[in-house]
Amino acid sequence: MLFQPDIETLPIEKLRALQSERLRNLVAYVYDRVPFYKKQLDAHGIKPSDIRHIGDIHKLPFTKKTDLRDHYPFDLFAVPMSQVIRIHASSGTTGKPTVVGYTRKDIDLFSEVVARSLAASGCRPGMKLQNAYGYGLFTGGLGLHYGAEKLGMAVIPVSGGMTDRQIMLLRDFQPEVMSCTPSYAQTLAEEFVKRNISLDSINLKIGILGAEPWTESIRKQVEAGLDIDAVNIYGLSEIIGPGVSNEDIDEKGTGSYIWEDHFFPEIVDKDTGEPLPEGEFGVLTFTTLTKEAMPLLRYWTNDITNIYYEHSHKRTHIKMGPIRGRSDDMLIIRGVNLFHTQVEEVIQDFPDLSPYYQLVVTREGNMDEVEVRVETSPDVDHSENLDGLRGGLRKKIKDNIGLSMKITLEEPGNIPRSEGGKLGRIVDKRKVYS
Ligand code: DLL
Repeated sequence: MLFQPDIETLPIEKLRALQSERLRNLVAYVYDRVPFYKKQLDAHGIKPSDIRHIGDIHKLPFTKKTDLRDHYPFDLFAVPMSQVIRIHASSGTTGKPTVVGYTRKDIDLFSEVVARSLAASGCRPGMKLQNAYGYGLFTGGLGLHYGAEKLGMAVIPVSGGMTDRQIMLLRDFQPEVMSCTPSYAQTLAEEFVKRNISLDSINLKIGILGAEPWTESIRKQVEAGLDIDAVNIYGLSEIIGPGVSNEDIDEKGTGSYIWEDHFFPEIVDKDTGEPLPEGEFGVLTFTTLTKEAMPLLRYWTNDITNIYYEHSHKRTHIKMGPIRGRSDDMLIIRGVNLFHTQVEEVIQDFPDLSPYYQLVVTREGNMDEVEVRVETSPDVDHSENLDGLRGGLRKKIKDNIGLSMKITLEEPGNIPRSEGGKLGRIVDKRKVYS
């Protein structure tokens, strides 16, 4: 179903005209209101009047996650706090998160693009959505919640985890739709088998899966294990949250429509930043054409994928393929974004630990596990009981980052050093990218 047929099927020339007008307004808007953008444009010798057409977007400089960190928490906001009605955040590369603000109009836009995404996924007004994305600073929970309400669904706001409760509600409330990470959908499918619960006792038809990379083989497993259509939803907090792009249930496996009247995508070379031709793989960037509180110009997502038009399909908007990888070293662990530098910051607080460490990531069943292998300082005696040190590190990581990790204390010299002395900090043994 098309939630906004006029805009979703807008002829491409009209879409370009709309994007051009929005881009012109946006550049003037941020130049006037956000000192960072004024400085950036001035430094590149660009005047807002130089940007006439959406094709001029390549003249603009990129915005990166480090720019958000450098302006923590609110210095990229283009409106006074009196116009901000919500703040979300996601992991940054340090202990400080990446912050996003929304005006009332931004929240309406967020709800609109999620409603579009849900409609494309096969959801209809009157269906019940069991929302198992986390509620909180993470955009998944509230994002799906408001979008589903906008579409006219009945939302069951369970939040993440709590498998017993999820299963009870699936059986008692009979929702047709569930939203969660693909790995959690795998866990649920397995629980039904383990507990010997028949799929006849539930009424699920659609899974709205995203927030982490997944593959066609995970899709097959989840579709068979829960007897559903598993549909991809993609997004990132900086741009708005979930609902930047979404698959259509009838076009599964052919890519996700990017709602490009609001989020203008480009694929650029990861080393040179040069725009790449349609279909080629590179770094995905987005320019938010309509956001008020924290608009972003050419935001460098670090996600690697490609974008292409499928002219025979239902909508005119461009599609993106599945995420193939990252151009930085961000990990996604059970749906939570993680940078190894966050762990490093915690390790630094322990005088008995050295800065030599490695994160080993595995997938046990459907659960991501992280083992922190860290060397102790030279004066720590490994014949003594080190449970206190191990437990202390585990607790501080859990408190600061929100993830439970296995801690292995290593004797000095045990963590491999590479030739140049640079450490391979991450060993990711999962196969999460297709
Ligand atoms: O994960 C927003 C979201 C919530 C999307 C619920 C979908 C569903 P962040 O926490 O900021 O926001 O993480 C964004 O997660 O840059 C991708 O690397 C990854 N990601 C999100 N969706 C997908 C997906 C939310 N469908 C980062 N496939 C992004 C692959 C995804 N990766």
